[in-house]
Amino acid sequence: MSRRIVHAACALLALGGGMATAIAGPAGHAASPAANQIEIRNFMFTPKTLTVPVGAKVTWINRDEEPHTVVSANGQFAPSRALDSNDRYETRFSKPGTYTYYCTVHPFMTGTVVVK
Ligand SMILES: [Cu+2]
Repeated sequence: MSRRIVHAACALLALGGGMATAIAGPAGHAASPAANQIEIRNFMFTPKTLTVPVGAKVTWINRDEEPHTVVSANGQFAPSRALDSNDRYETRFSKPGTYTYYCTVHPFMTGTVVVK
């Protein structure tokens, strides 16, 4: 039941992005992140390594108050713009490989998407 609602909300988010508050749970609620989603929180990408199937779309969401970016270390995918709080960035991975990325504002912030 609740699982169906969560999926419906995700579909709406994917389409518009204007309903972010609809699924924002109370602070401290440890909801597991949606599949193929990377949260930016406390100057970290979580999960730091995400493994997805070929063709998957990956979404980053900035949960910090600071702006962050998502930039491929090797130019393997298009860079995001600076993401403000709760901004999202999506990209689709159509080839297998290991994609390392970082935040240009805070280069110590790194993460990896493994596509297979
Ligand atoms: Cu950053």
